[in-house]
Amino acid sequence: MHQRVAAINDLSGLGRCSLTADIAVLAAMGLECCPLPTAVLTTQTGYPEYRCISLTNHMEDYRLHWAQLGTAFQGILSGYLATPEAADQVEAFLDRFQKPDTLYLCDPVLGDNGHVYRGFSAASIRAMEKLTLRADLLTPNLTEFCILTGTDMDPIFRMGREEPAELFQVLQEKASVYKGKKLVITGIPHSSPEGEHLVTNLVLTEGHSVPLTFPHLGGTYSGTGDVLAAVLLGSQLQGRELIQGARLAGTLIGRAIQSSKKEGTPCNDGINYEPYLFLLRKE
Ligand code: PXL
Repeated sequence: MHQRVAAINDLSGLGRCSLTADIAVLAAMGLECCPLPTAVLTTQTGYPEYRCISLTNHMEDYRLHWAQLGTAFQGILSGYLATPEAADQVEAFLDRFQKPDTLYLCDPVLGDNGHVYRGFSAASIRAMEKLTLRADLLTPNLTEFCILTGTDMDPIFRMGREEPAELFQVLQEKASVYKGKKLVITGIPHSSPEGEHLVTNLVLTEGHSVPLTFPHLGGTYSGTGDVLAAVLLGSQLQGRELIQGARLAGTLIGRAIQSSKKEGTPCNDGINYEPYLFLLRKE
């Protein structure tokens, strides 16, 4: 059956993130992606400079026009929101389009590597917190999870280096505030007993946690969180288990990072996922 996803995210000219990733991934999975751009940027915000035009004031038009057309969505994804008011607009969008059988994935884009992204204020964080409460599925990276749960980051990152199993346990306990929701905490850096650099995506459902661990190939590439979120939402709509979706995303991202490393792609330019989108096709 044909399925539609409303993707509420920014359009960045360079960085292969947000809507660029949503549209490519969802289309490769056989789903229609309807973009609702929250902002248009020359590049994602990790480049030394960027220009950003916020489209917050335009978001209401999308909601009203789509409502007038009687449009319905099986999935809703929200990601980067340039202003706290954009998060209020997402709430209004959910009030109109989130039905009992709609799957809403909130990717609470706020920061990475222990830092809040440029341009985000305390008000942006509070507005994002409200959205997380309406989500069926959440995909914070470790930094975003700490921001949202008010967790001190230094001990968390230290525990990853020293006692990863304990860290996963702590994260599972802290995730109890999202009871009833599915959660994937992404990009948890840690080490093996032999000192190998690893990264884990922790998949949490109904009190269970499954760590999916990959070698840390180095570098923090733009857009990996967006690719992961879109694959998870797509695979849920295809009726796959969350863990299957997380494995599929891990495979795609791993292949794309290997290719990017081989070609010396700058981290800000994002990963070479395009040649591997075929991995997402479901026969
Ligand atoms: O990939 C997350 C993201 C999305 N959109 C914009 C960003 C970032 C991360 O830096 O800057 C504009």
